[in-house]
Amino acid sequence: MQIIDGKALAAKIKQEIKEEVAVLKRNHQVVPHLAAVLVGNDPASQSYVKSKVRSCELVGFESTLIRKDDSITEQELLEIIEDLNENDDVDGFIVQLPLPKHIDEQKVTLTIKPEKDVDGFHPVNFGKMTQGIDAFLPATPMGILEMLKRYEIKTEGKHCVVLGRSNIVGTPMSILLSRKAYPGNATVTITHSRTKDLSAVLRSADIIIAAIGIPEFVTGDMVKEDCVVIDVGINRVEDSTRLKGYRLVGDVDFESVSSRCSYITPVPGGVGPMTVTALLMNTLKSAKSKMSA
Ligand code: L34
Repeated sequence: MQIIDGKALAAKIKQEIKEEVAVLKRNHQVVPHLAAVLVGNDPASQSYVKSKVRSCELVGFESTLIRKDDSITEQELLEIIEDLNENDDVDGFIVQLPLPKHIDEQKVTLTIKPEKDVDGFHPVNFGKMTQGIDAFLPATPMGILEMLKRYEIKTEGKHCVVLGRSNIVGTPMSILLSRKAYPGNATVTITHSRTKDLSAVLRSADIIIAAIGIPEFVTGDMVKEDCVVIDVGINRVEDSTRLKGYRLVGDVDFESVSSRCSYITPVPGGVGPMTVTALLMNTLKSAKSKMSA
C-alpha cells in the first residue's frame, strides 16, 4: 500500500507556482491576486481560509481577506461580490462555504463573475467543464485529478465509484472522471443516500472517491483488494486525548481500508492541501488569461 501524500505534493506544486510567479513579476510586472470572503466564525472555515491566505503569501500572490459577521444581510454580501467583480486588481475570488442560513448560496454563486470564479462553482464554468471546454474546475475535484496524474494512477477503463453527489465534490468529480481525457475515461458510478446495497457497489470499485461526510464510513470489508481510495472527508470527532479536544478523520476507516488497498489518501494531509493548491492554480490561470486578453 502506498500513501498519496497530498501535503508533500501540494508543497511541490506550490514551489512550481512560486517560480512561475517570480517570472511573471520580473518580466510582466504581474502579481496574481486572490480575494476570499469569509462570513461568520465557523472554526473549520476559518482554518481553511487561513490556509488559503498563507499559501498565497508562500507563492508570492497578493491576497485580500474580507471578513464579515454572520449578521451580514444577503444584499450586503451581494454588494461585496459586485465590488470584487468590478475590481480590476483582483484576478479571482471565493466566498467560503457554508454560509449562514439566511443567505441563499445559489444567489451568491450566480452573482460571481465567471471570469473570476476560481472556485469553478458558477454554472458557466460548471457547464463548460461538462462539455470539456476550458474552464475553472472546482478546487477539490481538480486537486484530486492532479494527485492521480502526479502519482501516475491509471483511470482509463477503471470502475470508479463516487460516494456523494454534492455540487462541489461528488457531481463534478463523476463528470471529470468520465471525460475523454487523462485522468478520465473511467466508468463512473455515482452513489448516494438512496443507493441500494452500497457495499456491493463499493466492492466492485477500482477507484473510490469518498465524499459522503460520515466519519470512517468506508470500512475494509467494503473495498476490493488493491483498489485506489481517495478520502475527501474532513470530520472533527471528539477526542479528549488531543490538545484541541478533537481529531480529524476522513470518510474512510484508514486502518482497515489501508491494509487492503493499493493507494490511499490520509486525513489530514491528503485531499485538503490539494484543494488549496488547486485554488492557487486557478488564480494563476486567471491572472495569465488577463495578460493575453
Ligand atoms: N467556496 N467553500 C468554497 N470553496 C472551497 O474550496 C471550499 N472548501 C470546502 C469547504 N468550503 C469551501 C475548502 O476550501 C473544503 N475546503 C477545505 C480546504 C482545505 C482543507 C480542508 C478543506 C485543508 O487544508 N485541510 C487540512 C487540515 C485542516 C485542519 O487542520 O483543519 C488537511 O490536511 O486535510
